[in-house]
Amino acid sequence: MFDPTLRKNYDRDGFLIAEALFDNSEMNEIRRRIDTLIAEPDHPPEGVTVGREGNTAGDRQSSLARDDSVRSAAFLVRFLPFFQDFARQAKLLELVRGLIGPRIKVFRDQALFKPPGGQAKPPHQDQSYFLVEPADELVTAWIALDAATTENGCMCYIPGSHRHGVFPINKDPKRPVHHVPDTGKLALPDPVRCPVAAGSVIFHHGCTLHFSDDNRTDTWRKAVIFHYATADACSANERLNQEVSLEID
Ligand SMILES: O=C(O)CCC(=O)C(=O)O
Repeated sequence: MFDPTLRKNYDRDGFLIAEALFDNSEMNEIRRRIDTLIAEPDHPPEGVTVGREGNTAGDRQSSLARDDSVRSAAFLVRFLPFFQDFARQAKLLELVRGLIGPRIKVFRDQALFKPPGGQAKPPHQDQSYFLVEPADELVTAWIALDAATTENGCMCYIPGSHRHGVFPINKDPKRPVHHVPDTGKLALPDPVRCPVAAGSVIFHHGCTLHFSDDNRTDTWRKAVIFHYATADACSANERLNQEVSLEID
């Protein structure tokens, strides 16, 4: 049964932590599959795309990151039944439905990895990329495959920032793929760092400003990310509507 205080906290902060939602036995197979993808990045399953550290000018200037490290993957849910089943698990869907509504889909999916020395992800809002309307009907489920710590680049959130809607963006010439929100003179609270155990899920509103720091450890920090939306929500970017990962309801 979904506890309504969770929704209240999510509405207030723009994020919600479900600590250790999955235990080790439930995480083993997804970890194994992601480790295989990272070990064999030149041969991803059909339809799945892989991104590497070193793809942008800023990446190339980084002395920390190994240029060929795998940094991301996309469309695991869209193309692979194992990930579809994972994204449909009752424990996840109960929370997603409690946060955004009863009829849902996986609008987009990705996996983000920080190799040892891997770079920070600058502050951004998911909705500045996805442009899903209504704006409140997109929630990201960030699933920790490893313990995420303040040293290896855990998620960090600006509480309440989702209430300001989607900010205008600037492009960072060094890292042009990143949308840098222009928050003007707005006084925003300090970020909240969210270290979590492996198997934890952090849900965040599509307009919540968030970022993650460099990985200053010698081990990987990996996460799988499902961006859920309500069944009828649509993006203003028609291409994204054509690439929906998984219809559920
Ligand atoms: O995993 C990260 O470091 C960043 C993830 C993120 O920005 C997101 O899930 O929207």
